[in-house]
Amino acid sequence: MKYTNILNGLLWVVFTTVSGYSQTAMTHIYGRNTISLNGEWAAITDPGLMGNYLRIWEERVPETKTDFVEYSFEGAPKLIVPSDFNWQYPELKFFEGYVWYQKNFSYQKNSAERLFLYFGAVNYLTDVYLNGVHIGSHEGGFTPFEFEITETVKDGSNSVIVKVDNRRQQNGLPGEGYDWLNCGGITRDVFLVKTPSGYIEDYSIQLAKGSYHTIEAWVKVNHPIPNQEVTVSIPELGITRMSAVSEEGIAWLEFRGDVDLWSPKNLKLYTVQIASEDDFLEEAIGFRTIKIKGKEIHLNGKPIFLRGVNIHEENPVRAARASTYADAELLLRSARELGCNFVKLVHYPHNEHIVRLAEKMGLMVWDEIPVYQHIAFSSEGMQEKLETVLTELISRDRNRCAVIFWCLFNETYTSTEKRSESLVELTRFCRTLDSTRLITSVLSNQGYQDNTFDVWDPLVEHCDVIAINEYLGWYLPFSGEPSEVKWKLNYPEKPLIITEFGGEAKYGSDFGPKDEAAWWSEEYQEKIYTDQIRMFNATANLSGVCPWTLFDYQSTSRLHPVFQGGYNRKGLLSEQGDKKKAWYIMKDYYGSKKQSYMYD
Ligand code: GCB
Repeated sequence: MKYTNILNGLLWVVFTTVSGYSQTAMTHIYGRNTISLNGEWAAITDPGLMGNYLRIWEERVPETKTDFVEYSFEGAPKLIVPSDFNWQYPELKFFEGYVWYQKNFSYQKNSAERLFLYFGAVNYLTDVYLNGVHIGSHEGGFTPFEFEITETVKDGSNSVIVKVDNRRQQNGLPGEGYDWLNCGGITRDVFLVKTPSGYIEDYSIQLAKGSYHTIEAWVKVNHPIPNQEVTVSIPELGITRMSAVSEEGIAWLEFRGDVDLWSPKNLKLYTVQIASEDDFLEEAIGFRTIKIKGKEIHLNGKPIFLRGVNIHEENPVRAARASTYADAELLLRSARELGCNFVKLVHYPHNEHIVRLAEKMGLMVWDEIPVYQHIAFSSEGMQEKLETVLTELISRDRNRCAVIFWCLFNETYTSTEKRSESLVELTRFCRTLDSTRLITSVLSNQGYQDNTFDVWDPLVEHCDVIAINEYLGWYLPFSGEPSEVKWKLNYPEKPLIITEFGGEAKYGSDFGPKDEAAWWSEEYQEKIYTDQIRMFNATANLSGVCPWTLFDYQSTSRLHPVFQGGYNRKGLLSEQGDKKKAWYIMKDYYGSKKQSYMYD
């Protein structure tokens, strides 16, 4: 037996149990026994941050004739969950402060059952109270977390209050500056989760690194019953394997499975069953291998070209966070129509609906943590924050065969104190959690002069592929023939992906000359795409490209009143889904790539 998974499993237990980060949510939430708390919640908006002083979580009501209380959930406006609050009332559009959410639920206690309160994501700092008792806090806007409430929940009616603080944090992830809208609130599903006392908390069931038929697995049982065994079955392959649970609650398995490999052209997922003494889960899991061979990326042993696109987690039509399955469909159908086989989910972990649907549609996925541009790497506790968010993401998505990349940062700067040490360490940490996927980061230490790109970031050595954002034709003009651009890469033997490129255009803009950037014309954007493709065709180790972005999206950084109006306009589609001229250029390019790479 190879020991990678054993090691990963052990490290997992050490990190999630011993280090005290015990809130990492149980995996495969959609396959569990849940009661939804989605829907309308009462909400108190608190721009002056008074709620702590008023102790809102106590839900006091006036008791005597001279008594008064300066808050009330009775009669308060409602907010829809899951969703950001920004679009729900005009005064919340750019709100950054506290919002207090409240909801009642009823529950009948059952001594054989444990109960958890699960949040798919809340942006950014969260405090949760149940019946007036503080049950836990969480930092981070894009990953799931949970609290056990078996002891706190009451028979009958219960009240849960969630304090959301979406103010930007200087030492947050992301930091204070970013090019999207700071959407606050309970943005993803909320569930009560009922489990048996010894429940299956987490598992990893994937092909061993580089293998086509050796399946390595580990299963973690929470509160293990002594001497129990765990069973993993794949009925379609006639596989049933058992393994004893260790004292730490982990069972390891390795077995041969002659699996039909998942790829964008073969959407094969198997029903995998996991059983412990008390618990049973079933999940559709696919198997594939992803690796680097010289300058190429190989899926299941064959070279692929990533026909990607950048996607923000926003339903452009509703101008709201993409929180639902229907939102995911809207985004991914457009990516498919463009001819993509790959989606780059930026700049933070997107919701599970998107990742799961991408897998079903044959789209490979780039998962990214919110380490964006200016991060306070030297601030106290930052390394733990980085490790926690990465752990939360990997814990959620490690069984998704569609996920081929963990991206650890986008454009951080070597001039930031402790940046490089911190990220080298994070990359090492990521490999200990999952060494089967490609690990990369979007490098930004680059220069362009005399029609030559120079990439010198020390992190390049630690990345499996070289990922570069470049905006030739927009922020920087081409200084020579696009087809003659040269690349000076420190590691020329690694594959290169252009992870962002493009320029702004307002759909239908017809105000001024078409060959000047200042008028946001579709023709100008189209020319950028034509030139970029000429450059791509002459770039030796190019393994994929991702236009920035699929749709125009909301951003507080885009201030031009006529052309932008609060939108980053680099979309190939307007926020209403209108196709800009550059869309067709990209679609043709992807059509030609499809023909030369038959496998994907
Ligand atoms: C970038 C960032 C992306 C921006 C984009 C732009 O390099 O990674 O988040 O929004 O440029 O539009 O300038």
